[in-house]
Amino acid sequence: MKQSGQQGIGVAEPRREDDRLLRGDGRYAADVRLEGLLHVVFARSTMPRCTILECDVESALEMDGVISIFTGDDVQDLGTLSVASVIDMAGPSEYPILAHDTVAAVGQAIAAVVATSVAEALDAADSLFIDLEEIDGIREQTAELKGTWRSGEVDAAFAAADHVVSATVKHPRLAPSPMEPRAVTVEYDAASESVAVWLSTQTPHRARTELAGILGIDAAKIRVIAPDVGGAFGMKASLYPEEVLTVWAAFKLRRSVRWVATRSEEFLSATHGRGGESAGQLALSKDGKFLAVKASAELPLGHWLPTSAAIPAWNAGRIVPGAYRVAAVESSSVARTSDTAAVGIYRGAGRPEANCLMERLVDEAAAATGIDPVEIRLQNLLTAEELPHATGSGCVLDSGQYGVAVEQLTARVGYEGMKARRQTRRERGELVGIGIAFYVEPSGKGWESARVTFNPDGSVLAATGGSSQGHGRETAIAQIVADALDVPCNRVQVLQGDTKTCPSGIGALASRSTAIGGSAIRRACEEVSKQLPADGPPDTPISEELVYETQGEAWGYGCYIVEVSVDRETGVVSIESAACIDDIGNIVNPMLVEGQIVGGFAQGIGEALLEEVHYDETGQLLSGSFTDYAVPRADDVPPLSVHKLSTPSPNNELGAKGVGEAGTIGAPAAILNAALDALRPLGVHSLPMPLTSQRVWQAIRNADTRKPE
Ligand code: SMO
Repeated sequence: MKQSGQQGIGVAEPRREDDRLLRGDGRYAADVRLEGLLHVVFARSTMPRCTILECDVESALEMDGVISIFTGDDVQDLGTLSVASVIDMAGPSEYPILAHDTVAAVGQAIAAVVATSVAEALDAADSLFIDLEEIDGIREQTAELKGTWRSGEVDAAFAAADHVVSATVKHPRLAPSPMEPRAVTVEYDAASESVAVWLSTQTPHRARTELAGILGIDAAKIRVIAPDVGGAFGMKASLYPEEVLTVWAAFKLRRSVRWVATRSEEFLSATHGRGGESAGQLALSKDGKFLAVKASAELPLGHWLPTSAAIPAWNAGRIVPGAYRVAAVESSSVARTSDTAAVGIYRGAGRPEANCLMERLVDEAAAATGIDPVEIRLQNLLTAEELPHATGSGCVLDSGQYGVAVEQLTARVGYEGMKARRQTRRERGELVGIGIAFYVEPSGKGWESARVTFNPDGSVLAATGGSSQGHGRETAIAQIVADALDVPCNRVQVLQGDTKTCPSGIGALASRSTAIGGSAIRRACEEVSKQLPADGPPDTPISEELVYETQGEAWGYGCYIVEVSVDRETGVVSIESAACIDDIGNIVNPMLVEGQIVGGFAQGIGEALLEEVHYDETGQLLSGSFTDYAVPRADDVPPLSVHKLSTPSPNNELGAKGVGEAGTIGAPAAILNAALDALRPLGVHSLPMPLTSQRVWQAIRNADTRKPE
């Protein structure tokens, strides 16, 4: 790769998006102004698991501004979403766009009211007569997703082991909660009988294909635009029934139509993440060598399957044993439907599950052998010379200096000093712990595309098949182009997220944007470059469009270390210091990278300490707002000391690796290990996340009462 130019790769170029976003000039899906726009409001089931005895729309149809009211009958012939098949799926995955006859989960949409204003639609939706009768017991499970990964002589290794340690990890069910809720604005063009769909999505091209399939309409009639997107975190990776209904209504009514979710609707009917339980065992020799691992994960699904439904279970299974040298591996995961909101990918998407379990096992291994947690990691992490390496679960780790990362981080934070402090404070009776966690982050497979045009005036137009969920793609892509074509960054215009003006692509997910999408851009620039006259601008525009396929997954990795204290009287877990080192190969923009790391860390704290979606035993949602679902606030997030290491990936043009999910993978594992290290003197070896004060207090109390007086 050539040396970075002044505005090229490696520069902390300010985000070009920020000027418009900070001035309030961003254009989100709900900001699009259209003549005669109609608004959709959904009437949702207040009950879980029930039969729809009656849904009377007649009187509501007479209300001011009401144009139409649709129920399950109207849309029962529509097709269904596809589910990405990365692991085996059994059972049907079809589900209705609007509930038909029965309701599976609280919040499922029963009717869609279309009116000339949101207020009128709300009034009408509230006045619908919907008679529901509770169904006793739990609905039968409909679908199951299952994967197994196995290699080596697992049973023999366990039989020969000097130590076998075990661990369980419970991840809370999480509500991704991007700042911008779901939103879709559909412009209907009567002359061409086509629509333009502004959709808050991570996957505009896939949304278009899916819409065409579900509605039975030629994709040429559908243009999808992902405008500014105010966060997504996996929650906007799949098309939603509400979005399908809104586009369908536009065609049906031959009118422009909008739907914008309220925050309550996001808790009720957007996809949740995590919620799984995993268990594992690690077989060791007496000197701490990892011999074999067994792991199993059970993850929840909701009452319908988003396109990404299988991804968490796939990653939770296949990413065991991470970057450790383990000859024999047996890993399995299963995800089952239940009568709740759907579960899909959420920042990390199975990576936290696999990594947390491994890191808990490694800490237990350290305790069992008396080897320091850092030392046992250094002994068992693969070395640079051993890479690339195919793990026992079939993942190919591309490149890295795993042990070097751990050594550098522990040196930077003064690990020996940390241990001495912990000892002193423990002697004073304090509950304090150190938690270390290594993580790996695979960043996407497959392809993305790019089109780059060099104009005679020296400006460049770069169109990517990828899109942005608010994470600075315009800036990063401009930098890649500036670097490759040796032009100033401000001469590069970036197009993204529009199926009409951009080449096809997969989208802003799986930490793939730079490694794959950015590599496509770079390759297109190289092709353009070959055709440029040696001495300056061409006479006519030179354009290249291509599809780039990565040679394999690029595996980012890193290490997190935190110190925590636990208040004996209240059970409050406080993070006293936090540091990380991340290796994401070649870096396009260090400021964007740091933003990703710190943001992921904050979300990781949310999972470890605060957030949890609660349903009661009947399936009623108890955490339906930010008053009872606790996302981290500024004072919950301590400073994070961020360190970097760079081992380029051999698998893509840029040598880049993803970093979007790093913090959400590394932080919970490190915090969990630290809290359990703090509680280890009390004999507490396992706690479900989030580590709320109530839970931790109870564990301390139980431990105290176990002690003889
Ligand atoms: S959870 Mo990510 O948007 O693949």
